[in-house]
Amino acid sequence: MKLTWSILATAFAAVSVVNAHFSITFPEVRGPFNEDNEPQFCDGYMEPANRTRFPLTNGFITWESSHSPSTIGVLLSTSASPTSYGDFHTPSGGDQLVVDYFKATGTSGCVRIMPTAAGISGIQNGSNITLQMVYDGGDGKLYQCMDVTLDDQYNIPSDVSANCTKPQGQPPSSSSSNNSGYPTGTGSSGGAVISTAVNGLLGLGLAGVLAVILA
Ligand SMILES: [Cu+2]
Repeated sequence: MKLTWSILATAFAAVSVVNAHFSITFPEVRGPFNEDNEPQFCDGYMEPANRTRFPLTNGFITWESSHSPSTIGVLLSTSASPTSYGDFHTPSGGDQLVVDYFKATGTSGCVRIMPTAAGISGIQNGSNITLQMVYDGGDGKLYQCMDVTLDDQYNIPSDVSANCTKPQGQPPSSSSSNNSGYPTGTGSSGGAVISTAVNGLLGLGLAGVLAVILA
């Protein structure tokens, strides 16, 4: 019985970790991290805010999460004031990606951002753009927005660069641009991995219980 309770405690701890979603540590986001709003456009922040300078050619986003693995992509809007998903779409209606969707592992990392390499028109020194990172660690798509001004004289501070020794992610290839590009079947993979991992760890057939709790 005692063992059962410790298993349940472990299960609930896993759930609370899952609920932490993901957060961006660089550059500045629109507002303070709001876990409950993260499934919404720009974490629920509808207006541009906290605009900062950002490199024109070789930037990155650093993030932390309690999920692994995850699917990450980064959208870009050239609108001066993007307030809806439509502002992050191509003229043909697909996601306007600056980083193609990819599988990330680990609970922290950084995503390479090369605004001029994504084939998006209207990107130049001095442009005000907004980056929207899309993150799916198994509990649905989550969103954070960063309003920046591209500045070819700006270098990311070295103490921030120290957190990004292995950037991941690439601009979309020509075959994947102008569409949603979002891998199918990833909606519940994180939860399945967690329940499988905990089950494997404890060896006590709790996958069903965890699947219910995590659902
Ligand atoms: Cu989450």
